[in-house]
Amino acid sequence: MIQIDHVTLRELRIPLVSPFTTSFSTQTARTLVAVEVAARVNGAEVTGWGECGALAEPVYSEEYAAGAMDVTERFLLPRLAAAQRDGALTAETVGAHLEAVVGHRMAKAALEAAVLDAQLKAAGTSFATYLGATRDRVPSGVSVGIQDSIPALLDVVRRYVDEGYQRVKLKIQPGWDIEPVRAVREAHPDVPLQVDANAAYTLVDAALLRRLDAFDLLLIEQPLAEDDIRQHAELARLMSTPMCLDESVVSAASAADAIALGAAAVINIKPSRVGGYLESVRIHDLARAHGTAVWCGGMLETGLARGANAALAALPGFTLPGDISGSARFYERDLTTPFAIEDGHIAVPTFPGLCEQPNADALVEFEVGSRVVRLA
Ligand code: NPG
Repeated sequence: MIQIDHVTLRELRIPLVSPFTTSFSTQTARTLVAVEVAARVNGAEVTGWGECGALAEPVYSEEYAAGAMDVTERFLLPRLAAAQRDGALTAETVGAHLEAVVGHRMAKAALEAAVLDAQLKAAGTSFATYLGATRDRVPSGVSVGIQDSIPALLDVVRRYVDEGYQRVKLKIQPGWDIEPVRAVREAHPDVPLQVDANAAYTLVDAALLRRLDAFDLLLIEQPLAEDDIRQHAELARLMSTPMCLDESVVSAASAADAIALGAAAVINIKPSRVGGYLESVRIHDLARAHGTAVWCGGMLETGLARGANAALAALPGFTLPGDISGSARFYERDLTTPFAIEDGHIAVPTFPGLCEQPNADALVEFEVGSRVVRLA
């Protein structure tokens, strides 16, 4: 049982080493909400941390950072307060206590992660041990944003391949698809390569998208809109490149539908997007039972969540490299000890909990606002 005293919500704005352009935005800094839970577990005082994946603007999903802070304070924390008054709060029951609130999965995920971090730190248990991870390192993939020109793209990809990244994911959008992918494939005939459209196409583009089949891609990720699971199934039948869903899979239930419809040969599991690490495990288990491959997606995580993603990706069903790059891919200064890639891999952390205690100076440097909410 966990007893939360207070929760500090901090909105942080962390500069990126270079702009990251996708079909939905160009980010020059990562805005996120860091959740700090000050609690007692079996009489011991402990602090847990979670990171909310919501961006500054609702352009990837409906959630956004300021909204996540608001819903957490106004609707999520009062429910956890009620649960702990009944003596019924554990990390494993956070999801059930928050179920009455519709959506807001990224806000819920961050809170569950912080409670789980506190609980595991109190127990002295690493997240990998808690999950039953079967590997001590995971292959690291890199996500390459849309560039200004093909030569610029080739430079960036060359640098990441030289750093040892095990697979490259190229962001695509209408007007930036066949030719950039062809150029990278010609320059790197053997590199494991995949593309991500972030819902930028419609089924009308099927003939164009089929041309990607020529480039021996591991998968094409989320070409169509979030709601278009059936249309993804139709497109999957028209292409030989395996279909992977990201935005469309928001829960184990939607993963089950996507698999049953033939819309997803592969699933990108992002803990934030699906409401947390525990739902991520349920999707992993479901996909594994169906023979559907999964990999761990990324949302420019800081050290508060990067290691936890690596631990998740060390489960046996994660058979493809994840978007789990080194901290230096995005940040000059991370919030914790930076994650480095070694021999193309990220080590699965062995420290207790989901993350290290973040650096206090870094929190001050990046904070743009905060709120403290008392529960006890
Ligand atoms: O390595 O963390 C990473 C970035 C991987 O491309 C990546 N993430 O669409 O998958 C995505 C994209 C993203 C980033 C989505 C931030 C939403 C927010």
